[in-house]
Amino acid sequence: MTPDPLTDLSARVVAGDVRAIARAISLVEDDGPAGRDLIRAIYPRTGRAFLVGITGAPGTGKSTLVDRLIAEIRSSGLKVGVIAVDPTSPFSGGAVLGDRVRMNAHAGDTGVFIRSMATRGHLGGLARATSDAALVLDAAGCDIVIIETVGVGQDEVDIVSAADISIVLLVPGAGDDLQAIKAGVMEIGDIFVVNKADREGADRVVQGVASNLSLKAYDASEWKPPIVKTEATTGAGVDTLWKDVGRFREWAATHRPEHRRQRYRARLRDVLATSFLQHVDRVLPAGEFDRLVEAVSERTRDPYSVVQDLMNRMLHPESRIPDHERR
Ligand SMILES: Nc1nc2c(ncn2[C@@H]2O[C@H](COP(=O)(O)OP(=O)(O)OP(=O)(O)O)[C@@H](O)[C@H]2O)c(=O)[nH]1
Ligand SMILES: [Mg+2]
Repeated sequence: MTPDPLTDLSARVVAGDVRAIARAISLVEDDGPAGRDLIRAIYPRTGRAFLVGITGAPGTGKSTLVDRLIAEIRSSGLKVGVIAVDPTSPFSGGAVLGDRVRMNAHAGDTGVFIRSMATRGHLGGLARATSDAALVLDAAGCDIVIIETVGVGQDEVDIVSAADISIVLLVPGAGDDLQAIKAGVMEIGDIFVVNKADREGADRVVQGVASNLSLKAYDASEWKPPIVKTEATTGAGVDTLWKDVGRFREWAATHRPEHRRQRYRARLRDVLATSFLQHVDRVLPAGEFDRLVEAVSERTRDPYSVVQDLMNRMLHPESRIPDHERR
């Protein structure tokens, strides 16, 4: 008997097989039924990994810092997976195993898995694909999964919010503190890192972030985001950063037990909404959605009754009323 390819793949993922992990991440990136079946198969083996989100504007030193963190994590014998997300990149990460430079830096270390990901054009799909890729790495036995994403927009906020901790990277230079505030990353940062601390103006960025944080009153049980200065190129400050991550993890375990549950709730709602839309797209006769759009724009139908009809049809396909019989 030939083994079920999917069972075989999920078993190899759980065993930590690098090629299987790469294949599995490609499947979840494709956002098709095979990816969903794979997640179903590995899901019971997930939930152990601690997810670390890192975001910052282009060139702030995220990759350099992540490399340092990998070394820090590996020195304590833990397995680490990295997902580098670039929402703006036109290139698919699918065929590539990872960043070439970094592949070399950690070549031969089976305790490190690095994967680049990029959008494949479906809106909102990237955060979901990233979460699923993190599940793959989790099932593969990674103790820590780092999700690195470029930029400061809503996509990044969504992606980083799916992590257990969010680290925001800033650098000295034109209005970086302002940049963070504008994009709403102030709210998501559990730790603020001022990288390139060797550069002129680092202390001003620290001050800027500190004065922003001081606008909010933190009581004793709340986490007040620390501001850590690092120099990723030399590794200075990275040990402090990693200790703060550990402190946060301990704090969150006792003070934020609901955090993961809220994430699962958001996830479930997202999957539900997406699956419903995909189902509609699949079963609706070609051109019908466009006709409904036309009817709404012509005022012969209204959006609410259209959606109500669609829901009835999807949920009770046997009682489908043909359009021409509808009053
Ligand atoms: N002076 C200085 N340069 C740094 C430091 N950290 C990183 N760099 C340099 O900054 C440049 C960008 O670093 P990356 O690690 O590629 O930055 P990134 O945020 O991953 O960049 P993107 O992925 O393009 O958004 C590189 O030339 C690094 O060597 C630092 O602490 N000090
Ligand atoms: Mg980078």
